[in-house]
Amino acid sequence: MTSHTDLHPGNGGETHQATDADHPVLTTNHGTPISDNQNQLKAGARGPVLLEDEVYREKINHFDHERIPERIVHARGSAAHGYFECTESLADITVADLFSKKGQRTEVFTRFSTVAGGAGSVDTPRDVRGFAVKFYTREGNWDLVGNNIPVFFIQDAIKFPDLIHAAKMEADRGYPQAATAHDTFWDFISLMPESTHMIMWAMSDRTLPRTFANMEGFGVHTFRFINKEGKSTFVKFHWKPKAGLASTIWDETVKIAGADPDFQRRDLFERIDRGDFPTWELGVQLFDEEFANSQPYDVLDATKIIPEEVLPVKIVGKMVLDRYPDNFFAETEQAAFVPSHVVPGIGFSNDPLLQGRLFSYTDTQLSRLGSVNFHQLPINAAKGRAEAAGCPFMNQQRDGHMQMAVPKGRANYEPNSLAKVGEEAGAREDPDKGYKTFPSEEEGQKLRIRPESFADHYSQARLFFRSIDPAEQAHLASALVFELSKVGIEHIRTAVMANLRNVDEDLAARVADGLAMDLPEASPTAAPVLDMDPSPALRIIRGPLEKHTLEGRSVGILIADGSDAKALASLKDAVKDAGGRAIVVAPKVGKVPLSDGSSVAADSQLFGQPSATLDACAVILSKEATAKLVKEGAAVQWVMDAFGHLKAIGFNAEAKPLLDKAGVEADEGVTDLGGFVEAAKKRYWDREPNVRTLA
Ligand code: HDE
Repeated sequence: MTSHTDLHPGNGGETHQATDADHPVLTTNHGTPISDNQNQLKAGARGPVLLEDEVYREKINHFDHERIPERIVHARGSAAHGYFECTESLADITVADLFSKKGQRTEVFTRFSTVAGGAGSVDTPRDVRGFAVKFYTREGNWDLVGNNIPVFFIQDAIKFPDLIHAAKMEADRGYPQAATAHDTFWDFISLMPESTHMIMWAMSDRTLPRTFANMEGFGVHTFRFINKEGKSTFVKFHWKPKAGLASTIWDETVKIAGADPDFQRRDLFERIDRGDFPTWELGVQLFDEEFANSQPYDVLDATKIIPEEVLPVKIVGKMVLDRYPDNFFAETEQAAFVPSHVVPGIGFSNDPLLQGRLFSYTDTQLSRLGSVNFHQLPINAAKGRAEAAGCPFMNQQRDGHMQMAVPKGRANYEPNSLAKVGEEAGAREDPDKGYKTFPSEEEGQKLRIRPESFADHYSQARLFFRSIDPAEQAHLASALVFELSKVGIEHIRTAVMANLRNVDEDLAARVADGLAMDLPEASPTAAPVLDMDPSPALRIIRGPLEKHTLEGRSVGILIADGSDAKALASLKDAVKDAGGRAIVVAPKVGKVPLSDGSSVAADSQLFGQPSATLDACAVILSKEATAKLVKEGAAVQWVMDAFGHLKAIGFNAEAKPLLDKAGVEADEGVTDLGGFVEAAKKRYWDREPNVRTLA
């Protein structure tokens, strides 16, 4: 510690306070104390800068290298720490330690992401969300690297680079960013009928989640559990959000992207900050070969789900995210999720998409993090292991870029007999507790081929479309119209519509009508398209996970000079009592004089908090303020969007002219302040046909 409190004289008039007694001494990376962090070393006060200045050179040199390559996909992400708690033991099904005992907790680090955009892109494009969980178990790290959609675009990993090249910004022009509404994406999709099921999900409200806490997560592939007797059970993983499944509508999402590009990252941070911890239940679908063989699809095909109505999801644990990273780069950016990292009791199926992923992730970390020692970074280290206090891994691998460990002794090979002469001999394999691969019987010719059982590309796309709520169907059809309207090459649109005819004739007709194009012949199908029983579990709207609540949600209250103080206070209390967050919005943020002579500070300024960022909206205005605000575009838009985004609107009588100006029509969701808190717990889907044209 230094006590260096004098002012620097002779610095061109600059007089900054030097390090005070409470701060540690600033040093170079090599520990040399620094006397001046504001001026380069020069030959004379106005003279040239000297190359000798190690303090400057080191600082700039480090800065010049601060960035690492962003992830080739899922570059934009946000993460949090938390824990997983086993709520039902699976000890008879798997030896995986984290599922062995009810009540057992395992630390986790979870990262949510969008797929297509760069690291600095907005949080709310229409895109699939990554849902990657690193469990720091006592038997090593298990990475369950999933998405918020249970199927994928392609059946074989060899197509992944083409899919991603087609989806990302186009190679010559460098746009569009974080958007699939362009020629190359739809060109690839139109030629890839196996993507049709995923396209249904991608064009649905699933890709417009309200917040991360409102998403489901899925492991996608079929995995294996392996028990003490060596018996294997197939398993699919599901995360069910406690906050309920909720999405935005397209117009709202677009406006959020402009108003707050970090909307979901901010929400994650703020939820944790106020103790409203994002929570999910972990569920499993467990099945055997016999069940798998009885289904009209192949469980090794990642473009298929097992409907929950056919095989229920059994809840076995919960995940609570309760701590925000201390440092974005060190943790969120350097976190390396690797699906091949499993623990004893968890194994893989032959899904060719999964098998391809087992190679890709370690490989990509090598170029992204630059060293085979990426497992030593604190966020990646296997800290759950009992030995972790000393060293989270034990083996004879050595050296490499950025080696952080300092192994002692000569035992960098195995086996060795050094223990006989009293030397440290290092770790040894353990045939009992060590990881055992399930010894599945495999035999066959070497072939580049896809099984016949992967040939049906449309039945589950149809299942999805016919299972969701009519409001979601309309959103899906409109999304297809929007995306295809941005496709300039006409034959691509036509080819997509030809595929859609195999999904649902009504859907195809709606899209053709929305584009004002003729419907083409249906494309040929490689297998008969089945009419499977609808699966209501696939719905968001009026589905099993839709929650009518204010918990975790925000209510905007628009006030201005002269607003009724009592009405404001009681509405704020009521919102709080219902578990919500009241956000007071006003034209001027610092001080708003109220009806009783008191005043309050607003939380947000009207332009800075468009209603798209809020879950429900109330307006409490004096007659005079209303007269002013009907002429204020931002206020009219605030109310108009709340109505257009199907949100509840509460208002006092004096504010009514503002609602009239905004075109608000009476319905169940438009209420006086007395009925507002109850009304604010949901959206009003039936209003939608009155406010926009849907395909
Ligand atoms: Fe990924 N994926 N992926 N992916 N993926 C990556 O790994 C890849 C796939 C997923 O928050 C990359 O570390 C291939 C399915 C998530 O850091 C890369 C294939 C699913 C994340 C990669 C797939 C995912 C990634 C880029 C086709 C859902 C972000 C950076 C077989 C089950 C994890 C990185 C995080 C990231 C490869 C398909 C989910 C290049 C080859 C299916 C959530 O390795």
